[in-house]
Parts: sequence; structure tokens; C-alpha cells
Amino acid sequence: MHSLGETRSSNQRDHLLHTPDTFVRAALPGMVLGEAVVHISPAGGAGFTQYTAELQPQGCLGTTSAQRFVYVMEGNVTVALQGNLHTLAAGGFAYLSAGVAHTVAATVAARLAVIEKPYQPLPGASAPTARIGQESEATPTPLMGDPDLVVRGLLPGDLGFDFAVNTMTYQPGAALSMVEVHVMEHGLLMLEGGGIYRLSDRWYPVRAGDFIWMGPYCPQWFGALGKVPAKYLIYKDWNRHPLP
Ligand code: UGY
Ligand code: MN
Repeated sequence: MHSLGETRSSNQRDHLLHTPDTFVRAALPGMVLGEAVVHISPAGGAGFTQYTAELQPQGCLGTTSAQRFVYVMEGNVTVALQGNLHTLAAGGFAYLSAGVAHTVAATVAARLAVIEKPYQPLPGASAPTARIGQESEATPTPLMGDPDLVVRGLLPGDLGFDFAVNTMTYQPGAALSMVEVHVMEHGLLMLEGGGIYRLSDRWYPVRAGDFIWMGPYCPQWFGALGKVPAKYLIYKDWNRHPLP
């Protein structure tokens, strides 16, 4: 059915809601048997790039000189890293430090969340090394003591890391306890469920499959609706002084 020009997608100065009906696919340089939906990039005002990679069997990502974080949403991939092969299924992730040689190849059709960011070194802090992990092994921590809203940090918090990636899971009816306004930006992929996202002075219905970018200082709040938990994967830059 023709949408007659309607969509929930919205591109504002300090935020973007990118819904699947508006996704445009294209291969990125070096990608084989795959396409990317680039959700946000410096062209959209962000300090990082986030895309969904859709790989066919034997498809692979191209190379990057930036740090890369890969989270498997569907299917299986093999990550070749420092002489080892790691098989990742849904919930598996890889942090690939800037400049580390690696390949990410699909064994069956796969959908991946890919975040890339130039590394910002910090004097006195060692640059992080590459690592492989599984979301289910990350410790669930209630946010501000709320057992119905748990955060799983996928990367260590030490100062070597200049960004964080977490999952946040809200039981139906759970909500952020405050409207946040902060210098860090976010890239957010709704993985499960849905609810209402406040971004700046607008309130959006959101559901699994949607992407949101929040720029620095974008007022933000989320409340989960429906009968199943809402879960999202969220990036933020951190651990660096705001003065360049
Ligand atoms: O980490 C965060 O800033 C997170 N609580 N923000 C969000 O969920 N919009
Ligand atoms: Mn936030």
C-alpha cells in the first residue's frame, strides 16, 4: 500500500528517528555480498557512524581505520582476529580497536549493528585492545535502583575506551526516572518491544527496528509500552573532556 508520503521518520537539528520504511540500502566500499543502511554519520551531525549491515552467506564487511563495534542481531558471523576465528550468533559482539587487522564474514544471512568511530587517545590511558563478547554474559545492573530497568555494559568503563555500548531492557511500564540532557550523543537501535521516546520537544511512538540518533544536549526520555519488555542497544561517547 502506498504510504502517501507519511512516515514516523523525522530528522531534526538535535535528533533523528529513522524508521524501516525509509531505509535505503547500498554497499559500502569493500563490502562483499552485503548492503548497509547508514543510520547516522558525520554528514548527519554525529561524531561517529552507525549502520545496519545486511550480509548474505559468505558476505563480509569492508575494512576501516576507525574503531569498530559489531553486534549480531540475526544470523551468524565469523570474526577473524589476531590468528583466531570467533563465531558470533545473536547477542554476540566484537570490539575491534583502531587499526587492528580483522575480517567479519557471514556464515549464514546476518544482520549486524556496526558502529565506527575514530579513536581519541588520552594521555596516560592505554588504548583498548580488541575483544569478543556475548551480551547474555554482561552483568545486568538496575538503573538508579529500578529492578524493572536494567543496563548491561558491553565494554569496560576504563578511560582507555572513548565510547560505551550498552543494552537497556525495560519491563512493560518502566521508564527513565528523569529527562536526561547531556553532552554525550547516542546512537540507539530498538531491538525488542516499543514505547514512547521523548526527543527534544517531541514524543514519538517507537518499536523494534527503529533507529534513533540523539545529538549532544538533546532532551531524552523513554517509557516502555505493551506486554513485552522493550530493549535497545545504545552507544554513547564518553571518558573524554568536552574541550577538543
Ligand atoms: O546512558 C544513557 O545516557 C542512557 N540512560 N540514555 C538513554 O537511555 N537515552
Ligand atoms: Mn542518555
